[in-house]
Amino acid sequence: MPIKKLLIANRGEIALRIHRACHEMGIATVAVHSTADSDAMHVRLADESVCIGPPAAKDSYLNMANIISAAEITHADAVHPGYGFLSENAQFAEIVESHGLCWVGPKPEHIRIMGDKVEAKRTAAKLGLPLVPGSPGPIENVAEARAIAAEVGYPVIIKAASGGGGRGMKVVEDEDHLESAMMQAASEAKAAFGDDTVYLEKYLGDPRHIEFQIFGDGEGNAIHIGERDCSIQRRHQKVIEEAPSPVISPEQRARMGGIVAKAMADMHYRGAGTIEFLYENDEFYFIEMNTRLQVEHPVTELISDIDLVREQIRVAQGDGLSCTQDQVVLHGHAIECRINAEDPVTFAPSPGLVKNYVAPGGMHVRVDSGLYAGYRVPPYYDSMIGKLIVYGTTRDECIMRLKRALEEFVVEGMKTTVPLQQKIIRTEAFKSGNYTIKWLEQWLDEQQA
Ligand code: MV4
Repeated sequence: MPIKKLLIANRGEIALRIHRACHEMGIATVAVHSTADSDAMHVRLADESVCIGPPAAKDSYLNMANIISAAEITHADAVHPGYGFLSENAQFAEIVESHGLCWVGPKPEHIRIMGDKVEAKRTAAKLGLPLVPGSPGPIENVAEARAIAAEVGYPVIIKAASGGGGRGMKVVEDEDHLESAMMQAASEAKAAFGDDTVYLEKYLGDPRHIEFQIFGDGEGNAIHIGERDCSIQRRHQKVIEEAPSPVISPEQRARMGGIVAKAMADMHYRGAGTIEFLYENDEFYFIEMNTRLQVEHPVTELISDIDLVREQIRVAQGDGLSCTQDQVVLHGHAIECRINAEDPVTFAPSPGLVKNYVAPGGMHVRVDSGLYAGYRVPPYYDSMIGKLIVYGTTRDECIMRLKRALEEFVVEGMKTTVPLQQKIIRTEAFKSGNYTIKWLEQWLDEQQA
């Protein structure tokens, strides 16, 4: 059934991104917002809007009952969750569907499986994805942990099954530290997620973070749209992402892409997904799967000319994928810089009134942001206020254009990470593409000293 009116269960730039895809498809939009977001751009742009609660996310953007009520009041027939908030909440997906609404997202069962990192690994293994060597399931006791650690070799890493995004991890250098690390990881996981299940992997010392964009129609067809390199990060927050990865050859892309697309086809996966790998010494190791559209999806859009939100909506309303694998043609290079309202040196949040705002433009420059002069960035949510995404025929051209676009960017009234981005893209490590997940934090330490 074609969607006529879609409720966007999110805020900020991703809410705008979804609205734009909808209007290009002739779909009306409903924005939801907290009392802190009455003046937000996503509310202004949408055809209708509903206030769903006070500023705290748990009372508004995470308030399932209020969001479902907003959909019913406005007669919306679909819900898109964006990223973060309720996007990977299987229960919410089920509630949306049980109210007769179209869920623009993966099947709830797949969201649930991938939310449990142990189940995700088990599933990935069955589907033929290469894993980091480690425990095949949860580790039940120290004896089991010792045996597996001895087998894979130290250092090892203990991870929480309910974790993800780097929370609840402990690196263990040798057997003497294994028991205490395991106990600590389990009790921290219990406190943070209400689940003390942990698993063990060989610790990779200096990998890159490379993720494949996939899409499934839910009926046994799936494609990959190449990889993104997201190794430039600080404290598990990505700072710069690019596609393609500067270190992956066309042959590796075709091989690994073929494997992930086959896996997603076999599981009858529906919608957009990202398969995350650690990449070291020319080998891929599956770590997690994200069952949502990601912040960095635009770099994939720019090198593939595929509108990923349109594709999500197509699949959700039963139109199937717009193209086959053969029709996916990747070209050129794209880089995304996340712009945060933060001090570029201390990373302290810097919300407040936008006194002046001029976004860069010109050929192959895209800015996804809800900012405007006179807007007040609220202090209650994520500090990301926009994304600058630039395309070039080659990586070098892309970097030159990115420099030029960052020079043009004007955000007055608050501190932003624009100056940091300008410095990063001038480093030898970035220009050469020779960086790993540790590089940015090490480089920042050197800048401090
Ligand atoms: C690892 C690892 C090294 N070895 N697993 C961090 C987030 C979570 N998604 C997985 N993470 C890691 N898992 C093994 N076996 C290093 C990390 C890691 C990391 C991964 C991707 C991007 C940034 C990272 C920063 C620190 C640690």
